[in-house]
Amino acid sequence: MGFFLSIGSFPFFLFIILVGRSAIGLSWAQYDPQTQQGRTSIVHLFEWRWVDIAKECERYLAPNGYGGVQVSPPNENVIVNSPFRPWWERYQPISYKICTRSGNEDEFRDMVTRCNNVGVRIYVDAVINHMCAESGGSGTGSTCGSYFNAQNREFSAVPYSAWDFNDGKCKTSSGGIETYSDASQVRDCRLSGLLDLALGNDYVRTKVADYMNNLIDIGVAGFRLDASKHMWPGDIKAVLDKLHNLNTKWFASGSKPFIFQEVIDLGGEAITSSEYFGNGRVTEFKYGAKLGKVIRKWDGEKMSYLKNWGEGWGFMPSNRALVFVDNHDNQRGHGAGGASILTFWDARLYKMAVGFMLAHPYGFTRVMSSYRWQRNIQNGQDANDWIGPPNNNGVIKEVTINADTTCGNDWVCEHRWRQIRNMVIFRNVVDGQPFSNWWDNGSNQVAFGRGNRGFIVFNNDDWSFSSTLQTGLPAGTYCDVISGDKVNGNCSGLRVTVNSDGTAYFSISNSAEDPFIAIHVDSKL
Ligand code: QV4
Ligand code: CA
Repeated sequence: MGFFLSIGSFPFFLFIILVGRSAIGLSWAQYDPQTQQGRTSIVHLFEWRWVDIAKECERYLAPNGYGGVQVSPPNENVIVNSPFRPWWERYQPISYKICTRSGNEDEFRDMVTRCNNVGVRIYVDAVINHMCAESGGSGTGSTCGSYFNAQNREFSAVPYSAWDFNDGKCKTSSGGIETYSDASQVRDCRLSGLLDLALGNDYVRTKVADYMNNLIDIGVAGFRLDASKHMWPGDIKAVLDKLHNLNTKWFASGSKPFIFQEVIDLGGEAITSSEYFGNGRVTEFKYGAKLGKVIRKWDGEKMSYLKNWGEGWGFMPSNRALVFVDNHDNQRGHGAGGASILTFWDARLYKMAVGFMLAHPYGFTRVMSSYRWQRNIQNGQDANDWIGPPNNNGVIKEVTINADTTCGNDWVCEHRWRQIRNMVIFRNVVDGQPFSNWWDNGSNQVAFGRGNRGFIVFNNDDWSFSSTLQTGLPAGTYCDVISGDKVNGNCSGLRVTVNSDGTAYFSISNSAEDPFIAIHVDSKL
């Protein structure tokens, strides 16, 4: 408004910059998750089949306010039989046909349509840095039977040939990444022996963009860009510049795909997250690594130190961050973060960490949804870190739903745990509200609110907590959404009374099943 009223005195150079930006199509849209209004988190349904995701959107995600789903890579991949069908075979592309253990293209299209129709977005994990490993062999042993010959760099269903790989550009003698202190080799050499695509070439950029445009036209809302650290930011930008706008059947015309780049930056390497901000959001791996240490109370960390959580802890700007407590790599010792990472295996601490993440305003939040596997920890390493999803002879098992709403067939479904699901709703309810009314005891008892819409209290000390705190909420009786649910005006959990001055009395035993309490305006009775 002020801009239009003061146009006469508006500095001319600023005017040129603003007009120029929109004229050449630069916009900030790639940071916007494109979720439906009021939905503020996504869930990674790791290794799920498309038919199960379609049902989950309709029966659970939409009714509970989930904004979207990150799906496993949908493109054809090499079949790895030794070890037997590891989850990680999906990070070894053979072509861009939509054809994997999760389903075929018809099933993928049906999923995208049905999820979008109930306002739940689909984000594709795009593996565009590489194809399969150089040791991947040859033949038609892939999920769609397309011919490839790794030795000759031949992928006939794309097609790619030797010209399309970085073999000549990589300067290490092994052809692989030997140190992370040299940005060129991290980007031009092979990551774990994976054949490195020459994204500097327009032909490769076009093939990758064609794949992504096919997905955009089907109706996906955005992409996780796998192994982004291993691609030059300018090469990523060149691909993004070729992308279509989102499908106008579900998105406003001119909407751009949401982009979040997988860059693991814990500091101390040649490549930093900030190099990628121009393309979209970036995964903030410090978040889960640090939060795990705080909740586990390792290295002298305490929850009271979370008062300035976010940029104050050296994290990237909130509006550039994609945050999560654990991901499909570091929940089993791959990638980064180490032993501090909390997962469903440490359920009590995990729920607190996810609860904290969802209550705190920093970043765009992703919830992890896993499957159970037989762990085999030896010297702190899981020898079974490769085990693939629940399956019958390689065929992924259905996600069955038990009478108590939990999942069967070894699907963990953390996103259905009451404490996590209700905190996803909490985040939607407090969206846009400031971080407020922080309180701590100098140790591991902390509380904070989100303006006048929500309040959360944690007791992670080894003694009980009881105190009267300022919540900022309107007076009334509220249902604690951690210990129960508000159903038909009744509360199946603890009740909290907020007085007319906004204060409320809280009491949390250190041995409580879940030592935290959360209330919000929609949980008012
Ligand atoms: C092995 C040796 C190599 C050797 C190669 C020779 O380890 O030293 O050069 O053989 O051929 C699998 C095996 C790995 C094997 C490789 C090639 O685990 O031992 O190399 O295949 O045969 C996933 C898994 C990897 C897996 C890969 C491909 O985590 O173990 O490798 O899929 O199947 C860094 C990156 C970051 C990455 C993270 C794990 O910066 O980008 O490591 N994270 C993403 C994904 C991740 C995926 C990839 C990247 C690769 O989240 O799931 O790796 O697409 O931090
Ligand atoms: Ca590369």
